[in-house]
Amino acid sequence: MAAQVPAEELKKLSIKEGANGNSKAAATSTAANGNSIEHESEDDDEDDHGTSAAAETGDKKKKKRKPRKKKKKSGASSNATAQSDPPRVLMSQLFPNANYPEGEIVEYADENRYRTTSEEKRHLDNLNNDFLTDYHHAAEVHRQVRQWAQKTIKPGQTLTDIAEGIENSVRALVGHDGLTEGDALIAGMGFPTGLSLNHCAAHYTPNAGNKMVLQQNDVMKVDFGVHVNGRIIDSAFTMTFEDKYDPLLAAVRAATNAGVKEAGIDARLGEIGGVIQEVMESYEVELGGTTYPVKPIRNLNGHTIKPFSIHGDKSVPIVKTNDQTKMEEGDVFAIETFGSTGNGYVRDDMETSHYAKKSDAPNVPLRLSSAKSLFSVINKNFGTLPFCRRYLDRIGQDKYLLGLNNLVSSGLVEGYPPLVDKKGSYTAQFEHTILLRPTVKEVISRGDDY
Ligand code: HZT
Ligand code: MN
Ligand code: MN
Repeated sequence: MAAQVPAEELKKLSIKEGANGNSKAAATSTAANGNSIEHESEDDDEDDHGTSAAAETGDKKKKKRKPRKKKKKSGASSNATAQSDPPRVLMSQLFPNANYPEGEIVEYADENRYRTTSEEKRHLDNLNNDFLTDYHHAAEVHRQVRQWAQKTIKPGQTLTDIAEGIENSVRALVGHDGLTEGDALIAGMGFPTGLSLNHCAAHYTPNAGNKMVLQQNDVMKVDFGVHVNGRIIDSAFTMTFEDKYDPLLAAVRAATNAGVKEAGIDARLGEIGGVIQEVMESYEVELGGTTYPVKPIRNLNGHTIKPFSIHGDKSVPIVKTNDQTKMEEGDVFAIETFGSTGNGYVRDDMETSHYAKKSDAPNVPLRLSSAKSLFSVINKNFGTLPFCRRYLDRIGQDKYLLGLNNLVSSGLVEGYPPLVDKKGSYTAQFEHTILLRPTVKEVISRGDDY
């Protein structure tokens, strides 16, 4: 499936030049629960979810004036412990009693207004508690790791160091290093860390020996997954180190937010694509004296997410289509949009790094012993979660390429090669995971960064 290209080719992805400069990507920010990372949170209990329907006000029952200093409530907003740098403090320690913060809560509008108060829908919502907790746990890990990534990643670092920095942080925060059989299936990486540069839009992560170095002029899509009990958060952002790309990033951030806003129970997928396209195409970007329209990459899509399965059966186009399929109650969607200064169309290119066992894998007998044993390793360690070659290396596998290629050609494993637009073009991405709960839409991966 994927063109096998020598490692030397990978270097062409990036143009070598000065390796200095400051990250513009928010060096800022607090976690979604309002607590800053690395510093003790101040004695303020305010939850920071401005859009929440249930914005808390003061305690109304208390008539008496209270002393200024009050004791902290237990729960999401009261974790006194700070996250470390790099992130290594367990999420379960920061949020005792599994009190992980919710994402952004958005009430349904129009004909779905009744859902928020409906007794029946509230009952349905309450039945979903365990899986909601797992999603909130995974989302908070995503926010804390990306906050660290955004302040730490700088030109001059290797893509391998960047990927390992993110992955080791995710595994530390969920408390599963994934090194023993079955451990990565409990919680950890939901899929490999995509670090796709410039005209490469998606599915690039370094394979062993890759020495590629991030450059000042690069546009890097950082797309990683965190899962807890198979509940995968799929969320991505774009990092740049030059102001000239700001309109490109603004276009894609706005397009993704438009998709998130349009999403809802009974919303039609083709119409959502139309809104995303309109927003994206209202931007242009000037680079090196040429003005480019920002084009949606029309053969990339958002998608549903199922337990242990990164793509379900529905796709969310990012251009107008006649797809009349509706979003439904209980659906989990990755809403992702890609903008490009190139053709707005991607093709497979370069060496494959991302793979996943097919969930509908046929029952074919394997004749190659290396394929047979590798398939067993994949089943025990990743199941149907996507993995990359580096994940096989770190659990001690070697000389597996013949077996891996055999599994792909046998139809048991799918390879996801890097996806590239026209050479010399620049692509950007933003992505959120949203949940169509019975009572409200929840943008689970929302943070104060994007
Ligand atoms: C495949 C392999 C992975 C899913 C989208 C995506 C990263 O392009 C239906 C619509 C991780 C994810 C995926 F390792 N892909 N989101 N984040 N990549 S996709 C797809 O294959 S399938 C889009
Ligand atoms: Mn993604
Ligand atoms: Mn996705």
